[in-house]
Amino acid sequence: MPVRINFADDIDAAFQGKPEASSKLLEYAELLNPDSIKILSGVKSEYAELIGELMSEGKIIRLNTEAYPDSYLYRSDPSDVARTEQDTYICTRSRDEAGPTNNWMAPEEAKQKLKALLHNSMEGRRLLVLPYILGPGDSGFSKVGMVLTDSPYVAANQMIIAKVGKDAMEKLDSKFVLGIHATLSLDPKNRYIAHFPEERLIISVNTNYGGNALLSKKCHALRIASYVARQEGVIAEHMMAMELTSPDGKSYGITGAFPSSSGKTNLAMLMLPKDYAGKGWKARLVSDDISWLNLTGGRLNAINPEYGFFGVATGTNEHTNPNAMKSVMSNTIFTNVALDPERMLPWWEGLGSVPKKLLDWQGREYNGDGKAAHPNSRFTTPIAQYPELSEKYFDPVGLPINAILFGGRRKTLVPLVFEALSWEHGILIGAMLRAERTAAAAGKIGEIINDPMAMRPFCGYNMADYFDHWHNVGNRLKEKPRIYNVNWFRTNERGEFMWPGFGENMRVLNWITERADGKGVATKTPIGYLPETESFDRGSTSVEVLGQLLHVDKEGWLAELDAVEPFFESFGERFPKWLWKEFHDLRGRLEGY
Ligand code: SAT
Ligand code: MN
Repeated sequence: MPVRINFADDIDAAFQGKPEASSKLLEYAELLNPDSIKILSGVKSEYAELIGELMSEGKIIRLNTEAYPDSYLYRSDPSDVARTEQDTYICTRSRDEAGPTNNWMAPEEAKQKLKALLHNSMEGRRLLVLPYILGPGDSGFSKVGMVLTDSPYVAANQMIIAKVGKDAMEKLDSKFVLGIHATLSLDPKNRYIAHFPEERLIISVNTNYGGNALLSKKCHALRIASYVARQEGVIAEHMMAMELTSPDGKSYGITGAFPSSSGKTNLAMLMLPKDYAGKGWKARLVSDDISWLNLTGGRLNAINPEYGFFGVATGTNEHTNPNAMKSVMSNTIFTNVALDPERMLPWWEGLGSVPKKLLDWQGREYNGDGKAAHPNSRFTTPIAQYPELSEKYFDPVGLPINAILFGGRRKTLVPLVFEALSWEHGILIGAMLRAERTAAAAGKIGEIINDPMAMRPFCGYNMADYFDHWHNVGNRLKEKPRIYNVNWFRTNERGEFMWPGFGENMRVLNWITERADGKGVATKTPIGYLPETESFDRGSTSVEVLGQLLHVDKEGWLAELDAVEPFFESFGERFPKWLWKEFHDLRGRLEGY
């Protein structure tokens, strides 16, 4: 069926001088066949209208306007609560290009399947069109995209986490990324989040949740962006980024890759311990989730592509993350948290005592069984509300990086912190990252899985090539950041955390800044440089516990290498030779230890 003529006219008028964008929109409008099309210009009233619609349909609930002005609760479909990696595809022409860590489908086959699902799917509905910018408006490293969705919930979230509207529309060049999102019937058996990196296209169907549906985030800013980054000689990473400023005004850029729901946001929003704050240290946020790293001036510099947070609510409180608490008090969409229906306040596990009356994340009366908020409950909040935003967030080149951290949840083995012996060894540390599965994606929570650079679910191409690309990037840097492995999550025999974490992680960062200055004391071990227990600022942790946290368990590491080896082997001939050498060198050092 041809698209109604008024659509074509409207689209042409809206996209003057943007032939690629208007022809793509027409092509998909014809396929989706909506009743109407609305192209968002990004003004506040459009957001208010979307929210108004969701409220009138009972899909979103207004929270207490005094405590949480302009904030809402949304409950997702119970079968649609986290990213679903089994439905996520990289559709490159060759299967090898996607590599063993990605699901793959041939582009033609995938398109045929998806277009059949999309065909006429928006009949009787309205198509929302959101052009957006990722990154500072005036940065040469920023990118543009355009999302087509039938979901006002997705559109409202997109308006918070990306810069949606006219400015973006003006930048829609031939390289923009197109994202098609159709809610369909939310049928989990027909759920696809398909990426076509060669043509910068994303199609997501039968889901309305988080990383599956907010296409500017994981789909564009990581999967497509990582693919494009390799072509452009830069990297797009699943990393937080923060700026530490010492009492004498020296700035340190720290970036860290951790799997979803492993404390990236808490680290990025770190609240300094009193002794550090008292001395005049400052900790400011650049990014909570994604960093694009460019090589300007021979160093790595991080920009944050996003304009808002999509953070985990569960566990967030005045102790774990006071800055997040300040940020979410207004203009926030909460998803799948619990509700105190008398005071209309959001609630989640970790947020103090359980209110007398409470509705769980599905709106049912909560009787104390199980969790009231979903473990992957989220807040969507404008980054501008963050009280300690670094000026580097606005900088077109970004934050110069001194240190790169890799980490994940590990109860045993992995020390609190150690430093790579070289850039190549640092890449090995990232490639060897294994961590406990969290609630951010469907799967068995707690199971230890390979998650190189915390990018396994987000790398848009073969990770063997990705490791090589990191190597090439290092070769082009005049000043390489040092690379660290950190682990805040060691537990003792009683199952209690051995390190206090949160703001106390500043003591680890302090050692890292000393190392950046060439001052911090370290001992060379087979796995890397470790701090010395005597000189390390251990805060309230005992010397004995610190000793355990900084111990190198030779047998444990040899077993770790055995556990990683088959994963590396799964890349076959494509796995870089130099990285195998690093791996075998590490084994040799451990054997002789
Ligand atoms: O992908 S989400 O944005 O839903 C959450 C995450 O995995 O970080
Ligand atoms: Mn993430």
